[in-house]
Amino acid sequence: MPLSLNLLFYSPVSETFHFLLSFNRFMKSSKIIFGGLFILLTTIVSRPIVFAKSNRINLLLVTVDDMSCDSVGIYGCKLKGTTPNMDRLATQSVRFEHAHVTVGNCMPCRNVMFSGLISHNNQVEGFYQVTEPGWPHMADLLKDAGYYAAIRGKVSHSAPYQPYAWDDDLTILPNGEKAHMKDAKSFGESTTRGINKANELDKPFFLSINISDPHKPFWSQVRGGGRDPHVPSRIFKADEVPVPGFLFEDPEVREELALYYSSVRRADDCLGEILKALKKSGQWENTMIVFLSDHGMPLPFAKTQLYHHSTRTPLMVRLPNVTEAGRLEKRHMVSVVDLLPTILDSLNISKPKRLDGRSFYSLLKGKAQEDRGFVIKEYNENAGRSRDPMRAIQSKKYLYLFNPWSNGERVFATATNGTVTCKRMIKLAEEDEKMNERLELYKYRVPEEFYKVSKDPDCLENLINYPTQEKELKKLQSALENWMIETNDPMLECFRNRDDPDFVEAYIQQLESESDLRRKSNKPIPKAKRQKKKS
Ligand SMILES: [Ca+2]
Repeated sequence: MPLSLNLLFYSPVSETFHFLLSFNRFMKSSKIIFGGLFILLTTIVSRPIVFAKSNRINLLLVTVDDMSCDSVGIYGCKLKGTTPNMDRLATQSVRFEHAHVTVGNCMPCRNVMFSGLISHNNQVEGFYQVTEPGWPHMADLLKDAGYYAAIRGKVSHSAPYQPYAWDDDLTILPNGEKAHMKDAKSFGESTTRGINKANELDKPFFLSINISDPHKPFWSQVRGGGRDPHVPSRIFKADEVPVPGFLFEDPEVREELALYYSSVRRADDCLGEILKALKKSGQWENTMIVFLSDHGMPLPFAKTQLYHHSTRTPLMVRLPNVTEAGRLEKRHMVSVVDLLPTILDSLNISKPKRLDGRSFYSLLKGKAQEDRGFVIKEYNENAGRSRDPMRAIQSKKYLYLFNPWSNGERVFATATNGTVTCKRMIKLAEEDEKMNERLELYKYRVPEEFYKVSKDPDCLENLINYPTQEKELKKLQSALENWMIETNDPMLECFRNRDDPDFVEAYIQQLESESDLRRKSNKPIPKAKRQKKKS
């Protein structure tokens, strides 16, 4: 039985209340004036009734944008001091070692999280409006259960269409202006405002608070120029930052990474303000906290990909009276598609029938769960509506990727093309043969990839043609195929015919033409909003 706090507080109280009502009716019918006694008794029990309402478990769901898991101190970041608040939260939560999102870009990923459905079933495969998605959003489910549901940041990416039925958009300040997305203090204010509003309505709260950092623009880079007033509590220098194994040693890359890590620190500052606001509200012991990133860092081979560092996320869950503070869960693999059913079980709210994800509530209680040996990933198209679909499956040891768009000519469209790091890769590739190989892979990829992520988390050595790995490869391919059958993946036939390049190419061209039609029929994004529509 999931968390029964509500029952514990509600049932005895309401029974007592009903008993008193009957008792009073009996007294009245007996024409004995016991009104005084009734008032006295109801005064005594009226406190527990208010207590019961305010003690329903709230939900604070905090995301950061474009942050790799290993940028977090407690997850082994080689740079000290990046995330003191995340590290502290981890000591108060259950922390997952093997947690992944299903897709390395924003809007599709967030809609997987809020639907419990994989992208081809929630219909939000890219960055466009889906007016009839056919599934209840986490906000709908919690509102139906009596919650006040509000959001801060990433509003347009957090639902299939706009405007969505949140009770409030806490990004909008009381004076009608929009809070600056990089302003740490304003995240605390939004949180306080949301909690107060729920209190006024006498409802438990669901706050979806979405931190913008370390999404670009990084710290100190201001759109339209000028000085960045939102200074991180610590700024990292180029000579101290670690260079991820999937990138390369270069002074300009280091400069960009220093801005990224300083932005990670600013994301951490935002989390600090949010948690401070929660503590100050007095609701700390009564609130479930979930913290994660929507996908990996916005640099080549991470964001918009399905590699290990593209999808691995820090995941911390604190559920009062259930989770053991500071416990590291490293036995099971969990996915963002599992989050909705897990949250609903934790809050004792019934789950929708149609779900691709599976609750890991029992893992929060410290128990074991079967069939948690792999996670599934799925990418379809980018913010620019270019369709380059991919499927992947990852166990703790291996990662298999299927890239049917890769035909040797088609170039992968990705938000990371505009980065300094990408430009350096192109420049250096002119004279460096190894760099050129990396650039070719970045642009064209290959139809299938297979990595031993336990030894090669940066995915540098493709083992797809290594005969010794064939058994493991077949195992993952077969598990992926089963998942595709179970979830009605329209790419199933393409996957089954992966050894027939003509079949695969015809399928991809058909998808591209559908995507072109959608691009033409879907209203263009208003110019003022266009620059924010990044994955
Ligand atoms: Ca993102």
